[in-house]
Amino acid sequence: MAKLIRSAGQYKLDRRRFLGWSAATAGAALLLGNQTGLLKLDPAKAKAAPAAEEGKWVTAACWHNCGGRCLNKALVRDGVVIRQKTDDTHEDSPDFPQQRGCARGRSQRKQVFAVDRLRYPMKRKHWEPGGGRKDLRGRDEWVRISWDEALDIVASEIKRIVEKYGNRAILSTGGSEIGRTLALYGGYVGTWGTTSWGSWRWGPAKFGMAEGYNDTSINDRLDLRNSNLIVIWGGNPAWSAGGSPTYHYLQAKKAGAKFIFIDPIYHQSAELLADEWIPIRPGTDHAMMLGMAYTLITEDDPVNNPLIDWDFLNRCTVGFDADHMPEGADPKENFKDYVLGTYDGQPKTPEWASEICGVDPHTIRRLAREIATTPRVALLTAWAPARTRNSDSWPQMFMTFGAMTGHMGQPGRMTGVSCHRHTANGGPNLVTSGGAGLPGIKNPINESINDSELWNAVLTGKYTAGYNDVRDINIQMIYHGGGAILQTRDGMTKGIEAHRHVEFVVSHSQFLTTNSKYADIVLPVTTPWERLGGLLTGNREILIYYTNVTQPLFEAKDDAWIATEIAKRLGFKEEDIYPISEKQQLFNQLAGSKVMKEDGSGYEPLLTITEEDIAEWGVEGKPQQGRITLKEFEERGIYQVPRRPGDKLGFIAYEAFRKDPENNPLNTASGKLEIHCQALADLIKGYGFTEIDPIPTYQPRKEGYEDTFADWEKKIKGEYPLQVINPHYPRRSHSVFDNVTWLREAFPSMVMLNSQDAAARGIKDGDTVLITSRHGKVLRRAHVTDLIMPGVVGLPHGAWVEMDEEKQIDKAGADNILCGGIPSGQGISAWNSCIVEVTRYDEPLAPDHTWEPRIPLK
Ligand SMILES: Nc1nc2c(c(=O)[nH]1)N[C@H]1C(S)=C(S)[C@@H](COP(=O)(O)OP(=O)(O)OC[C@H]3O[C@@H](n4cnc5c(=O)[nH]c(N)nc54)[C@H](O)[C@@H]3O)O[C@H]1N2
Ligand SMILES: Nc1nc2c(c(=O)[nH]1)N[C@H]1C(S)=C(S)[C@@H](COP(=O)(O)OP(=O)(O)OC[C@H]3O[C@@H](n4cnc5c(=O)[nH]c(N)nc54)[C@H](O)[C@@H]3O)O[C@H]1N2
Ligand code: SF4
Ligand SMILES: [Mo]
Repeated sequence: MAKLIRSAGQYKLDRRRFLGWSAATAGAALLLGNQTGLLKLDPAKAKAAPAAEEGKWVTAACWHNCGGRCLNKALVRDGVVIRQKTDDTHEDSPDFPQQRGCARGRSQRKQVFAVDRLRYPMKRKHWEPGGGRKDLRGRDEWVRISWDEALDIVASEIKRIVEKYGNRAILSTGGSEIGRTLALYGGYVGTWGTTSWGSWRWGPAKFGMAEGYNDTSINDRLDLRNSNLIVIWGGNPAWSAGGSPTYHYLQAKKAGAKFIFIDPIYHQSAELLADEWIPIRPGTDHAMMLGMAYTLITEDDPVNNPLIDWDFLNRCTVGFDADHMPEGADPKENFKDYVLGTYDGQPKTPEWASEICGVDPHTIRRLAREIATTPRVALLTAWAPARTRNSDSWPQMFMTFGAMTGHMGQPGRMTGVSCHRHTANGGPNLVTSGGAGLPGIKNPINESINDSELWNAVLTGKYTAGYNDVRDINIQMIYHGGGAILQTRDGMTKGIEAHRHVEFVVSHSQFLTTNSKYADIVLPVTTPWERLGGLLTGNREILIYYTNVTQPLFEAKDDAWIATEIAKRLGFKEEDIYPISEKQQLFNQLAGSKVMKEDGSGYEPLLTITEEDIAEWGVEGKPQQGRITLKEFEERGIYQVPRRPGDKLGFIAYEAFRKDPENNPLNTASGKLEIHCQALADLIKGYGFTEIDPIPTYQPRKEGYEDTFADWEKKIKGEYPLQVINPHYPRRSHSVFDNVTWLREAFPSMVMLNSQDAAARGIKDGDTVLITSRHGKVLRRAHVTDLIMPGVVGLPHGAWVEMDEEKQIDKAGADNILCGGIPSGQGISAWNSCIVEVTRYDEPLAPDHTWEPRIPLK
């Protein structure tokens, strides 16, 4: 280790080039401030970096949950990374694009070798068995301890708490490795939520959408070029779908597609692609679509003005009108009569919708007609509009409108989700990794708590297990084996309280993350750069094979090693927890990797593996014939399936279903797309939070637009008159990278505030503002702009909380201090429904790239 640090000092990193580059890609304003990297930078001497041939390029993991997956390479010399680059394995072209990294990936070495990497196991100074001064969690001093002491403490606390309270007192919030140990030792209570997907998570499978979190609900990227109109209903790929998706959309635009964005923010994707931007209030999309459906239903004339695809509705759906109801359903409970207000007395006119969503009725009508009369439309949405409370009917509404207009199952025509790794590129993966072959260890306790009532459950001792099923629970240990749950789940103010409530908190991490800051024992873990290697899947065309970059830094250990050492102290043997070696697991994944045959008829092995390879690896296996050799894969670090227009690898979602629904039924009771879906309503009811109708009726979001009013009828605004949303932001992948100073500089985490809202509050651009919700208070500097619609505030997701304990104000602008945990529907993680007030705050707030890094122990 000492040698590594000495050799690190001999190399200089070129930060100036990085910042210049990220400015070019992000259009961000840059200021050069102090930098806090472990490897000290001296721009003047940057040219002193050694030539490429003096080191070895290895494929370095970029392992984050960022919605992209790119090829990153590190030039390594003496265990030190002296330069990074991205995909140059082949020429770039629209059909076969390079998998180029973003600013985060390119500054990855600043994360791995950061000055604030945790160095040693640590104990909170005032901790003692049972908790000690529990109130000091998050503000106590840290004491360095040995690995033996740390592991002994964790194991003895597990034993003590299980003996005293039983295994149900252990809450494990993440980390598959420690989960194995805890499962062996009698189990633990877990957590669950819809995180990314919001209401797209569990419901859509019931009314007929493909499984797999909707990765296969839209056509592939080459087919997108056949669309005349692409509607992106909430989605900003330039920020939140790293890699090539925005480039794919650009190809569609070059091929002639018109783009319409429906989003509270005029963002960089819109700037690049939009022909029209329709600003909409968060969480009101469903109302707008009902207004559009009303337009089509009332204006449609099959002969003179055909707006509705009756053929598709009649053949492929149930529940649209009284004549096409599923068996057993009340004919009055059909969608068309709901829209017309036949029975509830409220026609869902564009005027009705407009009052809720803020889009003028003329635009609602025009958009409905345009989608209905354009031959080939891609109607796409990301998950953000569904990360709103009570939105369980939104996915069904979205698909219903797609069905009404018939934009499904044909070239250039699609309705569905375009998000995360499958943004602008739907379809099953063309290259996949094999399984590791490690047998699972079943958790004997089959209980978990929904994220949106998690901290409440710890504090009150009650949680909802299902319909009419509220159970007692007494959590006394919080085990953070991975993830960033205190930071990334709603209700962080209560989360902090919950952490100060239990007897023991332990956390594995690479930095003093929020989970670790509020813990008693912190165990430093390696990053994938310090491990053996592994495979990463991404968009459907790639598989990445990363390898070791450097040795573990300081005293960091792998999560699996920690899990094993704790298991041993609990009386188990190593092979009880890991019956096969890490190397064998990786080999199995490689050997089992598969690639789609060129004729699209099925998968074949990706890799050729010889007897010599197996002997060199020292593992068990059989030689096999594949498309490329194991060595080639290791050297390139990526396999990318070549694509070209007209190949056999394209994908049209619902194609077979549309052609012949009888012989290719969907996985529903009727085999059709269910606009009336009893199974969906039953599913939602079963969670025990809130209920919905079998047809997609509108529900106002709890803490949505309607709740910004004290009196909706008289239009009198309430205490929290603004809506806040949390865009996924280029500085971070959730909370990851927030500590990288380069990224802090390149992407200042300002709060976006509309100029009218700012003026009404006497706020100027750059002023410090206090944002207050029912659940907490945060500070940020204001970015006053007209790129966000009035009434909406944009607070970037993922900043590491920095609580001023006296004032109970967070200086970092952590989104989940504002968002409160209120469960609804399918246990929705509903971050985009939150209401706030914003006021000027008269103390300056230094830009956070100038803040001291969190270094608990040197
Ligand atoms: N308010 C609000 N909250 C949100 C969202 C929002 O829009 N608004 N978005 C939500 C969404 S979509 C998601 S997916 C979630 C993500 O929620 P999380 O998955 O909790 O978020 P990350 O920040 O990615 O957390 C990953 C953590 O794992 C750590 N880590 C990385 N590698 C290792 C390792 O090898 N071992 C260990 N032990 N730790 C490691 C990282 O340092 C980091 O702390 O956040 C959600 N939270
Ligand atoms: N840089 C970066 N990229 C990421 C991530 C990250 O943390 N950082 N996280 C990744 C993960 S795990 C996920 S799940 C995805 C999430 O990706 P998305 O679900 O696309 O989420 P966002 O990027 O937050 O929001 C997309 C757009 O939706 C808009 N929006 C918000 N609420 C509403 C609404 O109610 N209605 C409408 N019409 N629009 C709305 C926002 O203004 C934004 O422009 O991002 C992934 N990509
Ligand atoms: S988009 Fe994600 S995988 Fe790609 S470079 Fe950025 S952080 Fe890494
Ligand atoms: Mo996510």
